[in-house]
Amino acid sequence: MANGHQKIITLDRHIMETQRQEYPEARGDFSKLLMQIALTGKIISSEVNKAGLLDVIGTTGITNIQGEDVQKLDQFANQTMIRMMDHIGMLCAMASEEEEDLIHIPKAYENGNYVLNFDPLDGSSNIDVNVSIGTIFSIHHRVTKGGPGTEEDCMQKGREQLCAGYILYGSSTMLVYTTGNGVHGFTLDPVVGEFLLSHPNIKMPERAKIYSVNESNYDIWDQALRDYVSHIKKRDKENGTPYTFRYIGSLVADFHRNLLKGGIFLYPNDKKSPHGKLRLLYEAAPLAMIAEQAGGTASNGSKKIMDIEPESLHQRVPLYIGCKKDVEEIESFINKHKNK
Ligand code: P6P
Repeated sequence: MANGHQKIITLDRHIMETQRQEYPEARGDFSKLLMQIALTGKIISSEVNKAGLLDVIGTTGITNIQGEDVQKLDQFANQTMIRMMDHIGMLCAMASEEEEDLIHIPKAYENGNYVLNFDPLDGSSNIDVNVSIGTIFSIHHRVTKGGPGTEEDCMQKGREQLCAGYILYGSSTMLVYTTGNGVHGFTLDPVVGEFLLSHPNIKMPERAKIYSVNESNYDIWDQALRDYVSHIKKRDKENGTPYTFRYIGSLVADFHRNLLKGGIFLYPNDKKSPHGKLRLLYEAAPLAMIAEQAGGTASNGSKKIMDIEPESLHQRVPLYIGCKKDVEEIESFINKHKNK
């Protein structure tokens, strides 16, 4: 703290300084990529923040690969990310929740050494009720040699990610990211137009008594999950005070609260969604990297999310993510039931 004041560190400066320390040989390419994502977030934020005023509320009548109504802001966010990222010569391919197939780099532009997997606007069912929503992104180094990228470049294990992050459009707009050296949060100052470091080196506690799950699915849960949720809700000597329930229904918002306050978010496989609802490449894997870097963890119930070998671009996985001890506890309930 210089002269008792918090130093004002912009995202750009943080990225450059981190890159200089972590990758002295880096030509600043990677920093350019991350700053372009941040600029995209500012553009989407500006649109999201005036959603109520413009005719962007409501759906386009299109359904996406997930069979979900595409809200106009979803479409705007998707198109904006693609247009902002496809010509900067850093990427050889992209994968988006809103696009069934791989997004290729137009022939007019150079193919780069990275790929970007992203969910342009997660939680979109909350857009027109003014609940926080977010953009999630995941960056890998390409595995193919030169030329246009392929699905193989996008479908890499979470453990191989170079960078993961999200932009949360909430009471303020925040960008949270990790490149494998801790998790850092930046708050957008709309007047200055800069993301300023507000949450350096975020860490989760080992355990916290907050759980997030859509309990209306109780009847279609496996017995292991029912037993686990009953266990953490018990008021008894062994358990002490029961867990507090918090569920926004917007993954980025639920995850961000648990990242800052501790807790566990659960979206299990159930009779309605046998593989779970959330997608591996651009939801579970990036958030898993952030959780692990903050001292937490993420599992599909039996395997770390970061170690799952992707089988398709839009693959769904069960997701248990948050404080290490809480995730290990649900894994033990699932394991117990498997061995019955
Ligand atoms: P449910 C939003 O549509 C989303 O993909 C995530 O942001 C959120 O965590 C989840 O679905 C909510 O799903 O079935 O509880 O409404």
